[in-house]
Amino acid sequence: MSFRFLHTADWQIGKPFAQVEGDAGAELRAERLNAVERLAALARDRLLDAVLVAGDVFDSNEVEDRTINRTIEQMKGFAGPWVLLPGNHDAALSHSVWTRARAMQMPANIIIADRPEAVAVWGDRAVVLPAPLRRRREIDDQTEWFDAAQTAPGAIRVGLAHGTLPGRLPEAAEAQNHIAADRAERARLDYLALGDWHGQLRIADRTWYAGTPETDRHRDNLSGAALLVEIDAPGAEPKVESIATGGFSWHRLQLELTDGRADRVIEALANLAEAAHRRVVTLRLSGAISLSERFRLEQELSAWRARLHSLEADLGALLEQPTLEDLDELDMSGFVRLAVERLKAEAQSGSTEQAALARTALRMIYLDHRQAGEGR
Ligand SMILES: [Mn+2]
Repeated sequence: MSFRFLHTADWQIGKPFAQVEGDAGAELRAERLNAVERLAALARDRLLDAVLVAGDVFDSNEVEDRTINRTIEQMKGFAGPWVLLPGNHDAALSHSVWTRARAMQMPANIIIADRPEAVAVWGDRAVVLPAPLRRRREIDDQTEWFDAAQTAPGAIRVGLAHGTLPGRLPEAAEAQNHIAADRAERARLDYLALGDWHGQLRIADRTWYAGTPETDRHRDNLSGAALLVEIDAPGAEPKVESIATGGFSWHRLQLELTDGRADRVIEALANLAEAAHRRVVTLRLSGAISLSERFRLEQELSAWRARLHSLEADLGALLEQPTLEDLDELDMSGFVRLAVERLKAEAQSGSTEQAALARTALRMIYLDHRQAGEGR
C-alpha cells in the first residue's frame, strides 16, 4: 500500500477581485470556494489518504467568519485528514484567522498546522513536518527544523512549507520567507510540498509547488490544478500527477494593430468562443486603427463583454487614424464639414497634444454620426 495524498496551496479564499465589477467579481470570489469542493470530491473519489494545503488558505487574516465557515463546509466532502498550513497571507499571529477557526466547531479531521510539530496523518506510517509562517515575513528559514526532526523508523516524511526557493522561480519573486533549495535532501524528506508560487512547478523529483487550484491573476504559469502524489515506501521516488481543478481560465491578449483594421482582435476573441462564459480576459491594444474599424471594434467588444465572464479592454494606446473614406462616409455639410477639414489638418500637422485632441474630436464626430445613423 502506498501513501497517496493531494498537494494543493494558495487557495486565498476571500480574495476580493475588486477590479472585476458586479456579479462577475462576486462569482470569482465564490469560485475559490467551489474549487475547495472540487478538491474534496477528488480526494474522496480517488480514495486518498490526506490533503495537504501548503499555505495561504485564506487571502487575509481579516476574512469574515462566514467565509471561514463556508470554507469548512466545502471541505466536508472528504472525511480524511486535511492539513492546513498558515502562509504569509494568513500567518499564524496571536490573533488570526486560525484562532477564530479554532473557536468555531471545526471537524476533527481538519488539522491546523500552526506549530512546527510533526503531524501523523496515515496512522503513524506517514508524518507531515509543517513550517508555518507566524509572521508575514519570516527572516529565518522555517523549514530548518525538518533536518533534525525525529520520526518513527519506516515512516514516510513529507515537508509542508510556504515561501521562495531563491533563484529557482521563473520570475523575480519577493525576497522573503526563503526555503533552502536542498531541504528535501538535507531533511531526508520523501516529498516537500510547497506553496506561494501560484503556478505548478517541479523544483526536483521530491520538491514541488502545487500552484493555486483556481487561477486568480494573469500570469504565464500553470495554475488551476492540484498534484496527486503517491509514495510507495520511505525513500521511493514519488509519483506525481497533475489534475486540473480550475473553474475559470484567464487570458491576457496583447495585440498591436498595424494595418488599421480590427480583424486581428476579432480573430483572437473568436478563439476564445468555446466556454466563453468561463473566461476572464484582458485585452491591451496598441497601433493604429481607422475610424470605421474602430466603430466595428467597439461593437464586437460590446458583444464579447456579454459573452465572456469578464473583459477588460484597454485601448489607451490605440491611435485612431481617420481615413479619407471614413470621413467621406459622413453626411456633412457647411460648418461641420469645415470643422472636420480643419481637424483633419491638425491631426496630421499640429503639435503632439493638439494632434491627439484633433483625433479625439474627429473620432467623437464620426462615432456620433454613425450612431445617429444606426438609430434612424
Ligand atoms: Mn503566499
